[in-house]
Amino acid sequence: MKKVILSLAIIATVGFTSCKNETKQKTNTTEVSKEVANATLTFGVRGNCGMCKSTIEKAANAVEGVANANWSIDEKKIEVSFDDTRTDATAIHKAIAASGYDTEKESGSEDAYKGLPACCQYDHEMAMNQ
Ligand SMILES: [Cu+2]
Repeated sequence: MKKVILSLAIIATVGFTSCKNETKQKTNTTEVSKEVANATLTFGVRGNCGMCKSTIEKAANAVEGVANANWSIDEKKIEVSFDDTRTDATAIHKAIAASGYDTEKESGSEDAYKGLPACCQYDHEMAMNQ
């Protein structure tokens, strides 16, 4: 039992530390895949830090047809380029919401939100598109 508690503590510490480090980084990286984009979309998404950025962008990029996603920590908004014959705005909003993050149109999944590191549990009242 002690071992379990210890390993949980280690996981929590590591998670928290990496969270903090991510916050300090200049995160301008944009994930690029080989999808072809013929449309772009910009909308508000709440979040705090670099880890939020990576979770939000990963969720958007996981949608089939999405070529590129870039969330701005400062502006609380995401720019997504995608193939509009393969996906649409609703699917992208829903994928991000499923990862725990509020978008302009969809509330983030509460279960996913609770599973986010403490530093990523953003304020649900936060203004988007700052
Ligand atoms: Cu975060």
